[in-house]
Amino acid sequence: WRKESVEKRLEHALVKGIVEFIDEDTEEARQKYPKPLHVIEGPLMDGMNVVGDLFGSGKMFLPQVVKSARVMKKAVAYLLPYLEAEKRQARNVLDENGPIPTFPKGEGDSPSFQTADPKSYTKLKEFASELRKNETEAERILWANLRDGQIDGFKFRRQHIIGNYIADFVCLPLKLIIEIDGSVHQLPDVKDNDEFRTEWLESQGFRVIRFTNREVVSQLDRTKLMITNELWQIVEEASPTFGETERGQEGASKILLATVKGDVHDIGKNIVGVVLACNNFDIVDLGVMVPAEKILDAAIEHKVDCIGLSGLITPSLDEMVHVAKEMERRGMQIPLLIGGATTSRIHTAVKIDPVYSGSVVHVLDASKSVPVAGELISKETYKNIFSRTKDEYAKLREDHANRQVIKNYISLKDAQKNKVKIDWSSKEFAKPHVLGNQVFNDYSIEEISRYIDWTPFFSTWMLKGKFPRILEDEVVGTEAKKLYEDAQKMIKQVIDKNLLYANAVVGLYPANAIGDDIEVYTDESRTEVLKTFHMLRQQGKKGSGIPNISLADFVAPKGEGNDYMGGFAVTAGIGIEPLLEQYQKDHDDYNSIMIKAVADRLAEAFAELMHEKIRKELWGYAANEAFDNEALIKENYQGIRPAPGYPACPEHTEKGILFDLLEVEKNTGISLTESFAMYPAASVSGFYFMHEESKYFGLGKIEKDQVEDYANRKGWTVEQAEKWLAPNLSYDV
Ligand code: B12
Repeated sequence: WRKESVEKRLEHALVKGIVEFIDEDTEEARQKYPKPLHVIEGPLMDGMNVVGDLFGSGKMFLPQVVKSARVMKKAVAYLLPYLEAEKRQARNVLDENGPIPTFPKGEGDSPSFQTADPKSYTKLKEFASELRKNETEAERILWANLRDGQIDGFKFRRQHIIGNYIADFVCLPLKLIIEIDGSVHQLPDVKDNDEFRTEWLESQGFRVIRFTNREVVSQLDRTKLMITNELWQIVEEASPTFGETERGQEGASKILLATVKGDVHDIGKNIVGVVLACNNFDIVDLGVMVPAEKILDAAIEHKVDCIGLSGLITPSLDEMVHVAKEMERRGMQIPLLIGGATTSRIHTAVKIDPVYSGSVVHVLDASKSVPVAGELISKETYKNIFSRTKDEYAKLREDHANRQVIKNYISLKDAQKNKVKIDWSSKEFAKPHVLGNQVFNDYSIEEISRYIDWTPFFSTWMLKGKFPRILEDEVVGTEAKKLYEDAQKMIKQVIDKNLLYANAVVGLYPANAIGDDIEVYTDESRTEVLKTFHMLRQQGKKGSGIPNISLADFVAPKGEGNDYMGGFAVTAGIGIEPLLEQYQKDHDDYNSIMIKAVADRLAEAFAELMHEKIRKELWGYAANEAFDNEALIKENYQGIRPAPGYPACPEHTEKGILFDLLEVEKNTGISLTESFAMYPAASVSGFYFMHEESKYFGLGKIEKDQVEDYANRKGWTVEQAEKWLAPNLSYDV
């Protein structure tokens, strides 16, 4: 393929994801095409279109697409300095041949003379020089910051005569005048005069911006920024080739992506970004934990065509509603895309769509994002998708409301009576060998890697199938194998070069249930309560003999035996930032997603490993257990480790109590965000229960009586409880 035309070579490199020759081929194309921008819009975009089509028709898979995007990014990065130079040139052209105002010309060639009214020139010249000598403090400060092209190379003159006026500062090539007003300018007749003067100057093609003395003196940075923005605005308006997006595509649609405030996950969002970029969209990616205000300011600044929000945990749903409300409040109409593991069509329809009058669309996965974004940004199709989704969501809301009328719940009291029946009197309680917290820092990644469950790794990369069968799969086998090999290489590198650190804390404590709470005690005397965990109970009506479960049922009630429970928090993401920074610098989305996916797998594997250690050593209730990894993945062992946020205990703030008990931040370096997400992202935390009957279950919906009870137990208002329990409420608030 190296003998083909440069266009064909670029296409081949893009489709096959080969970066090796990209710089030399891009350089060849640059020399062949009149402008660097034409290389992007020509052969590179053509190649990416082939990639987009192959992916869309299922002939290419996500890992390949991400590798193609890496080639594209490298090619654009190569061209970037040339694109920048072109922009600068556009500026220079303006400098040299700029539309210098045509004024009655007299003698002399001083710039002032050229713009001055010849009749008053001599008088004004003296006056201007007086003004220069007697400059105010604000003028002196601003001049010190404007002179000699200090603002992006733009040249300013001061006390410059234009017509019959003297402008404080002017950038002649761009016809921008800066006036500094002292308090005298606030007087009515002076104001009128100023307005008249501005009108005249504007009629001559000048733009006038004004600052007060105070603004210049006490907000100098802001003033300079406003001047800079104004200058570039003029350049942009004057030069149609200026201001192209980073990708350099003229007219490409821009999509802003962000993981909302309080949430730390971005694999899904990044995948969506790559897939959209492969389909000619320009991506403005704001990263993770982004507050609403920053998202909306950036959307306006970058003039985006669409905003895409991502979130992994349920508290992010509320934050998305907040962003939508803010968009409405600001009178925005930019279409809003909603995505991420925790989001759903129904939540979007019931909670987000009603608060925003613009378009809102829930998008299930990366492949769906392309047609949806396509429809939203095209004038011809926008109306259709807008009214189609508004109708669809209105119908969903109606169905949702009707469904709620048929309630099938029992009261909390009845549910508590129907708890899991365990005969504690005949039970021998296994006392942990070690009580209290145990810290395991810088744990061997090599050992952890043996506990990895690989199946979810492939689904992260949108390859469906169970490991290890997936490696031989007829359709995705070849790609799955390559991906698996790359992951193995990455893990080896992580181990050999100590790239990631894995830290954990586990704790085992005397514990007893009090109703649906579980009390954890400081010691065996069980007199001092160290922490209380608040569990929730299923309230759906059950068939006979089927209990309404709560995790509290798996711990002996107080007075019925000396039971225990445990907690853990593990991470495999310490040290990931510098790696991510490096990959970003290298425009390498493939390895950036790979290291995150590997770190996530290691975190989960570490949780599996620690759980085994608990069963066999620290608690020791299954000292002789001997399971291989497959059996561990199938959870053949005794006991469970439900994680706050997972279906049995969906309320995230319990993580705060767990973090206090285990002193997680101090012991491991994992911290909690305001939405109770854990940072680093590759972290897991949860509880240990050892009882033979303990099992995972889904809480389902709960009724107001339990919400009130929960609020009471947590010392919350009912509103607070409804906020945190929102996804599980059987009623609308
Ligand atoms: C793997 C996994 C993890 C991994 C890594 C997570 C990750 N990198 O995303 C680990 C083990 C670290 C983990 C931890 C936790 N997890 Co988890 N996890 C999962 C699991 C099984 C898969 C998620 C995943 O990676 N999918 C693959 C990626 C690529 O998909 P994605 O992020 O959804 O993105 C796709 C789409 O959603 C969409 N998309 C995403 N963003 C956007 C944005 C836009 C604009 C668009 C258009 C589309 C779009 O396109 C993407 C590509 O197709 C899900 C269950 C599930 N099946 O979804 C639970 C799940 C997400 N986890 C959950 C929870 C609770 C947790 C923990 C809080 C548990 C705990 N206490 O430890 C922690 C939180 C970690 C933290 N740092 O705070 C819950 C979240 C819901 C909730 N109740 O809050 C889930 C849904 C499980 C459940 N059913 O309860 N988890």
